[in-house]
Amino acid sequence: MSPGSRRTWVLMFLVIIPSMFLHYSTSKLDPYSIKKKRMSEKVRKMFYHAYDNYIIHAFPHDELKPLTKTYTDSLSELGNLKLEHLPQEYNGSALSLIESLSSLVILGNHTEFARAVLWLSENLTFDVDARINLFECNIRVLGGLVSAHILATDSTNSLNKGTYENQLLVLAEDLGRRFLPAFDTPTGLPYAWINLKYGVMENEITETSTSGCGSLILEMGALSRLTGDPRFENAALRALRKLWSMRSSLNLLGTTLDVETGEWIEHSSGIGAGVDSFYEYLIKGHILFGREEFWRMFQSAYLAVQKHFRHGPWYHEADMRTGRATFWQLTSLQAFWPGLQVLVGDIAAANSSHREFFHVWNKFGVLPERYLLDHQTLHPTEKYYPLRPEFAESTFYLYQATKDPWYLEVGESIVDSLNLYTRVEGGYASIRDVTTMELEDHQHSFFLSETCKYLYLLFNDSFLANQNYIFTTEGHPLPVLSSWHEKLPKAYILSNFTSIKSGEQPKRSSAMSLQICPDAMNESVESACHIPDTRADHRCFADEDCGVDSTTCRRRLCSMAGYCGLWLSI
Ligand SMILES: *[C@@H]1O[C@H](CO)[C@@H](O)[C@H](O)[C@H]1NC(C)=O
Ligand SMILES: *[C@@H]1O[C@H](CO)[C@@H](O)[C@H](O)[C@H]1NC(C)=O
Ligand SMILES: *[C@@H]1O[C@H](CO)[C@@H](O)[C@H](O)[C@H]1NC(C)=O
Ligand SMILES: *[C@@H]1O[C@H](CO)[C@@H](O)[C@H](O)[C@H]1NC(C)=O
Ligand SMILES: *[C@@H]1O[C@H](CO)[C@@H](O)[C@H](O)[C@H]1NC(C)=O
Ligand SMILES: *[C@@H]1O[C@H](CO)[C@@H](O)[C@H](O)[C@H]1NC(C)=O
Ligand SMILES: CC(=O)N[C@H]1CO[C@H](CO)[C@@H](O)[C@@H]1O
Repeated sequence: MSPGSRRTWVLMFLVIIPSMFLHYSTSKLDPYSIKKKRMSEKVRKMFYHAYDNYIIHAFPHDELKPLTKTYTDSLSELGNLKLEHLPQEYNGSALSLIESLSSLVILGNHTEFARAVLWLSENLTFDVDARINLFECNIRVLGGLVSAHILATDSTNSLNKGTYENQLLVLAEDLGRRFLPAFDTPTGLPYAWINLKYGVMENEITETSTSGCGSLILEMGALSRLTGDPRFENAALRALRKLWSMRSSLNLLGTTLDVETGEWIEHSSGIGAGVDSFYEYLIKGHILFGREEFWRMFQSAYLAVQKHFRHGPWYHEADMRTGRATFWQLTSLQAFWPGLQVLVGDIAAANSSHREFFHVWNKFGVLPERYLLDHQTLHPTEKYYPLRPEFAESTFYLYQATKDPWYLEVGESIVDSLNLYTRVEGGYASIRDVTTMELEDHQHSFFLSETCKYLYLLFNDSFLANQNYIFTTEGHPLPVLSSWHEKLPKAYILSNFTSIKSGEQPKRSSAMSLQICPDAMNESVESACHIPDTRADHRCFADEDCGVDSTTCRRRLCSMAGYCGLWLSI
């Protein structure tokens, strides 16, 4: 073979053979597969270092104290800043084990999952005299159990064949029933606190947060669909509708309110603490249940955020009544927002905010809890980093949508920071002060349910290949099922999904690449520029489906993967 013909042959190989493969599998040709393999193994080891230390030193208590290698029964302390009414006789609910269930499945550890399910079904009880935060217990415990139940019964997972008899669902239903008395208020808005054994305490405080009332619908809705008992979904829905009715004329909500009177207490709000998952559950509730009502709420709320809270790539807080800016602060929790924007199709806006968060991450080595944008300094007291997942979460979503390898670099740098600063012999410890990297003796359960999970999925998304999932705010996957949809958008069903633009595209590499473009209210939208699309079936086929980007006001295009975005060239 002459050099010339060899070159032709190589060229043919590069051009023709790959394009043949492309129709069947894109992953075989992934130039980053070596990096992904190395990084996903690294994250797997992180998870097991955290998990095994929890099992050895803390289980069946709630969370691990990694520095002293002991435990804390922290379920009753979550959200309880003043540590009031702590239980006398509470020995934990294996919180970190429950939070690990869906991660074990994603990591493919079916034997450990089965062992955990067996232990929980024999030993877990919610008949305990402990006052818990409804929001925290819902997202961590109820969400963990409901998600794990679905994963355990999913025939494609081959888990627990024959031995699983809905034990997790029985536990979840028992817990859900214990939640119900909290909703027995004149407004239908739930109390923030409930005693698992005795219900709402006498003289219980009536203050709660927007998140506390507005992010229950995924878990409680799923519980109703699974049990056939509509009370859980109805209670969550009634609370959500009441909350939405309390919005201001600017379509903004406050941060805290009174459940007896239905009046706002704190009128200033943003997209961070106390409000964040309210927005998240509107769009995800729409995706999971196909309810147009949720989309309409979300669209109005999202536009109001873009209009009143956004300043370039940053989001400040504002007074719900006037829209006047109140606090110019970046918080670690806000870092979930770019991930949410990926679901909406505002990729460019997501990308630019994500970059700013990464700058702050790089400046300190991790994301501080609060950063004063107007002074470019840390908040004097909130200098901690408790192993939060939100930045990793957004990185995962942005990589899913764009496949831009830059996000893999970001993920690697998150992994490196976590191992450099927070890994100790007994697990992973929170950072008390990002200026000194002094550690704190606490490994939060969300490190297992979210931080490790999103990092792993960034580098290995094979879990998403056969089923479309949404993730709860605690990182627990719930499958998007047509039978749960009121109106059936066929685009959500994976088996139907072969091509987007033409009939000849390769199979989608991941379920995350479904476009969520709900149909529009037939109104012109001012100022925020996010002109919604007009299709009724929630996916983009053509550029015309995608509307206009909310930050640049440029027309968005429909990518090969079915995402609307400001793509450079398709
Ligand atoms: C992802 O995980 C699956 C199953 O655990 C494995 O078969 C695959 O090789 C992994 N992919 C990468 C890129 O590591
Ligand atoms: C909690 O543990 C203590 C010490 O082991 C035990 O005396 C107590 O009965 C336990 N309480 C409950 C509610 O199980
Ligand atoms: C599953 O987890 C257990 C506990 O960490 C571990 O001993 C086992 O090796 C894991 N199995 C797999 C297949 O990863
Ligand atoms: C339930 O807990 C008891 C006491 O810790 C233990 O002996 C038993 O093995 C547990 N059940 C399972 C299935 O692990
Ligand atoms: C994200 O922003 C960077 C720089 O601002 C740009 O180079 C990159 O192309 C953007 N990526 C996407 C997917 O918009
Ligand atoms: C709805 O959209 C159609 C087509 O763009 C337009 O003709 C009609 O006037 C709109 N209706 C309202 C109420 O805006
Ligand atoms: C467009 C399309 O292929 N729709 C199909 C999706 O899947 C359902 C059931 O699996 C079929 O009934 C539809 O015809």
